[in-house]
Amino acid sequence: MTARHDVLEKDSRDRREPAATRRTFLRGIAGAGAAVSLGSQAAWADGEIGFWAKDLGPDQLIHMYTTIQRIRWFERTCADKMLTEPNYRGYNHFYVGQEAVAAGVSAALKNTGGIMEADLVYSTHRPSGHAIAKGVDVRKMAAEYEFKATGLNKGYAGEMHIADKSVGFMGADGMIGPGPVIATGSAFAIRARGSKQVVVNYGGDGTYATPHFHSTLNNAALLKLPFIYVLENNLYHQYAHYSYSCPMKDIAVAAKTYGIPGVVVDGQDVVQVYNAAKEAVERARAGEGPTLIEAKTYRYYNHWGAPGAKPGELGAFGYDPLAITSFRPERELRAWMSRDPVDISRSTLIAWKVFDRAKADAIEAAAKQEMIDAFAWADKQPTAKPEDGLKHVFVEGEVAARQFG
Ligand SMILES: Cc1ncc(C[n+]2csc(CCOP(=O)(O)OP(=O)(O)O)c2C)c(N)n1
Ligand SMILES: [Mg+2]
Repeated sequence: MTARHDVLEKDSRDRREPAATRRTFLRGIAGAGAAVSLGSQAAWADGEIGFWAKDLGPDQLIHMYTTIQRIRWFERTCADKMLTEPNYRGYNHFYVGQEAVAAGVSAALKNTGGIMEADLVYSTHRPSGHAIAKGVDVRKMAAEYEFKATGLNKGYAGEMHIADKSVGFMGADGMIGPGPVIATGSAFAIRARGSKQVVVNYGGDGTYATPHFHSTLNNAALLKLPFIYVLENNLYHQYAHYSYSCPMKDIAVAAKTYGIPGVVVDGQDVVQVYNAAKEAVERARAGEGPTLIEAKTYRYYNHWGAPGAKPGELGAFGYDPLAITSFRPERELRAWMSRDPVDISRSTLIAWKVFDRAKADAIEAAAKQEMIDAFAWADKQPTAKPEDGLKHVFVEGEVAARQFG
């Protein structure tokens, strides 16, 4: 079968590798997926699931690209503020480089209808991409990141605790470990209600060595919960390579222990992420239980903030004082940036003739302007007041005596 991306358009931005190499690469990844998969989880084959996401129409493909661009420019706008505005209050863990993971996963989910109908996402300390892909309002997010009273969570949450139940975004979580336990509880509730919703839990490579990772997957498998663990392996937890805490190259092989599918995907390729997520969602909705998806990806900034970055430039190449020594080689970062999720999705959709360069450029320009406007709006909002700090913490009114007896 001849895929349409065999005919690649090339310009200075379309840095995708030649088609033959790419197809070989995809087959390799599919093979890797098969190697760590069990049971019904077979390797993807041409004509079966389709490397080209054949169930998606042009509008949905363009939506995935737009989501990637919106996440990218939310983050870049935010990083520039952090670098240039001394009064910027945000405390950010940038998701740049990983955008295709959130965009591909959310494209396979139901994102409307509130917590009783939407699929639910439990996020991490690096939540921007997960939230934007799920449909959270970016203006309110920007305001929340700056602790504004009109922010998504009234300025109580900042980045690390943002939540928006209206789109099934159940919240970021600053703690490494407990998130998936809460998420599986939610999946249990969904099953008990007889709902067809599914729960996605995001976690980093740093979650592998926590006891929660194992108890979660064990219980999810035993109870056949509608649960998907999307493990974003960006190679580092804070400043340590994941080989310090995981003896396996592919964390997904852990799935074998629990008798569930474990799939490795190229997290820089939104179509590949989508295909894996869709299969996992279908399995979960059909009552067949959980899936572990490991997305190989990379973050372009340091663990926290933008040390080493320059305003207007993508990525942080400089020395990070928090890391004590430079924790990763610059060449590694540049190698990952040469397989950028924005470039790959753009080249793919141009090659598939879903859009042309002019349309791709227009989408990027609109995303950039949207985020500039969002942060400008956020800047004008009132900051949450310290004296409001205890509001919404305690239930007001009287508690019925029977609750104590
Ligand atoms: C229980 C707990 N221990 C330590 C920390 C400090 N901490 C914050 S992020 C992080 C590493 C997370 O790495 P990973 O899961 O790979 O996610 P990434 O930052 O790479 O997205 C650590 C140890 C924490 N937040 N919670
Ligand atoms: Mg990590």
